[in-house]
Amino acid sequence: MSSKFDSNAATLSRFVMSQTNDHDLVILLNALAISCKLITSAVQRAGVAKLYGLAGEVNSTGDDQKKLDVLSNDMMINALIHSGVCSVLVSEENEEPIIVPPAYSGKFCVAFDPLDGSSNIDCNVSVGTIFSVYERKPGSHGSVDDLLRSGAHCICAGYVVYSSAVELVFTFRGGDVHGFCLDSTIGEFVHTREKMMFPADGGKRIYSCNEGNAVHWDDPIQEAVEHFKTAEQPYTARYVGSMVADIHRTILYGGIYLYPADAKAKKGKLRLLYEGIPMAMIIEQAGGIASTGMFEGKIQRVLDLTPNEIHAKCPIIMGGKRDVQVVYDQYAKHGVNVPSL
Ligand code: FBP
Repeated sequence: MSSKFDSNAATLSRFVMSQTNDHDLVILLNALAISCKLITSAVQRAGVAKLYGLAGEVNSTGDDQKKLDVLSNDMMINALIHSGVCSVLVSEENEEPIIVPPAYSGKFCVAFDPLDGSSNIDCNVSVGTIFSVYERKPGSHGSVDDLLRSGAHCICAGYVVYSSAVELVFTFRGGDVHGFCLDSTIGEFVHTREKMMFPADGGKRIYSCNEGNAVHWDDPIQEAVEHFKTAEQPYTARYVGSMVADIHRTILYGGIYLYPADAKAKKGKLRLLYEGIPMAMIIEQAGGIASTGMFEGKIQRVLDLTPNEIHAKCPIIMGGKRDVQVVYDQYAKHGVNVPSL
């Protein structure tokens, strides 16, 4: 049998069924996968289908919405509502939470960024989708309060990166991180990366941040980035500007991704519920560190934060222990209490 055809391909649904007896969770992951396949087709055909450019609206955090933002958002909302297993949806593109009509309502609450990396959409650079899944509180029929909880309550998190290949990476709470590649010949996500972990030796020395913000950073962050540049074994800089792509590389190759708080944006830029928490769960379960850096007077763990509103922001410092330690060492030099890694 030639290697071209794997008669035993472990598809996403087969894998999820092997990992959980919760049929609703299988249905949910399938609905998420279907919406990401639809987004794949839209992103890959955007030029042909005249889908580049602005939609003429702004989203929940004041960003100009791209046509693909709106289309991807609709695709995810429709797939999740009609899955019959969700009761509350939160999207970066919607100001208010979406309460699923009772006829379709189910036990899950999903927060998502339908198309992450908006600034890269029209120039064909990697973009992504990010999601976090919560279960309704006992006795709840589905309200935003089911989602305004810390990462400790998140039961599943994942992202999809739309690039030369389309990959879906996800994890269940306390579980391993797995990667699936979209095989367009069969239209299925196939299990290609088992138990993804940061390189044991720390891997490549890569730092990833928007240095255009450097003048606004606090001293420890400025000094940490200076250290990355001047260290005996200097780091190399990589910044795609799509969190999904930068995080995916950071897990596979090693290194550190930073979008810290700064004098301009005291809470950073990225949103806790559908960027911070899902990526933190994946990073930690892949053996990395997901920190806020200095936030509200102390160094915090992203998964310990509780969002006070659905589009709450949080600073992000995510990477391997070796590299996050560099940042912590700078804070310690300034007399800040830092967690031991
Ligand atoms: P969107 O979800 O609106 O795209 O915003 C998030 C994001 O694009 C991240 O993917 C990326 O890491 C960051 O913002 C880039 O921000 P900046 O352009 O300020 O460097």
